[in-house]
Amino acid sequence: MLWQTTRFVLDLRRPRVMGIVNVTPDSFSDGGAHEGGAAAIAHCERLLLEGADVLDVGGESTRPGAVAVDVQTEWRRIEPVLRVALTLGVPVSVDTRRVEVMRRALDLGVDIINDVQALTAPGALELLAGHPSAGVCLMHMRGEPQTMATLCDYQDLCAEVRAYLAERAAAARAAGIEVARIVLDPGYGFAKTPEQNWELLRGQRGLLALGYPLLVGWSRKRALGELTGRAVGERLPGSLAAALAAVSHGARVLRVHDVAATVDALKVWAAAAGSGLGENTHLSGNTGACSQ
Ligand code: HH2
Repeated sequence: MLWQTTRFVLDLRRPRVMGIVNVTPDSFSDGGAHEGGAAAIAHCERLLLEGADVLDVGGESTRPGAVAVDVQTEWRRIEPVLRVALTLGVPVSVDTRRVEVMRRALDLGVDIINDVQALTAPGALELLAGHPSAGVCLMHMRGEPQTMATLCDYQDLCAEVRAYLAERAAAARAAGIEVARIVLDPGYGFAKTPEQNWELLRGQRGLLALGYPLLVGWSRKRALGELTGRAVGERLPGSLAAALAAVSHGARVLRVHDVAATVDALKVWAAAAGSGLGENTHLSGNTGACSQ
């Protein structure tokens, strides 16, 4: 199971860790922590030392109720970070829903576009089709960050998420994006109540029938806080448990803030499971992650 990206092919036979680099003042758990190029670049370097396989750089918060930013602002935040991240030897992903930001990032040479709106913006599919090897992550959500908390009404949550992702993957393929470039994401925390997130996690394995690897983002999210009563800075144990549950239900890429802890948790999970890693794979560092 491989993920084709611009410069690297990620081997997903073992679960991979995507480290989050939020260059934003208002992200829900780390807003302001890595604002400004130098702090964000130092954060990228730290995540790599901790064992991140991919860096996911974002310049706009998509938490419920977040205020949208314009292209210039988003790009000004992420451009200096991307320029350095692209020299660090791992795949670099950009977390954006704006076509112009995607275009500029792809022109710089980024490896993956991670779009919480699954390339639904006009021109997004065509743009990605024109970059013949860039990886894409297509995520399920409804509406906009401002409105999504009011759009949690489902008849059959798992079936509807699955149908949406199937439709987006089919649209990507029809536009000319190869299967090997596509990863799907159920979108935990996006247009779902806390209980719906658990329901979706329990049914997550059903998404594997679509035939694409799964990426998930549980890190520090509100459903964990609702369940444990923990504030956002105290959700690491919950985040790790959810990450491992997601891997047990077939996820292959974990999008996380706490890379070192997640890498450790995955090592223990893999040893306990006795499978899923194959021979001769490296669990620490990123040396075994990719081929160029
Ligand atoms: N979650 C967030 C942002 N981007 N992308 C994918 N593919 N999957 C996710 O679950 C996902 C995502 C929200 O988390 P974070 O980036 O920490 O917060 P914010 O949007 O407030 O910056």
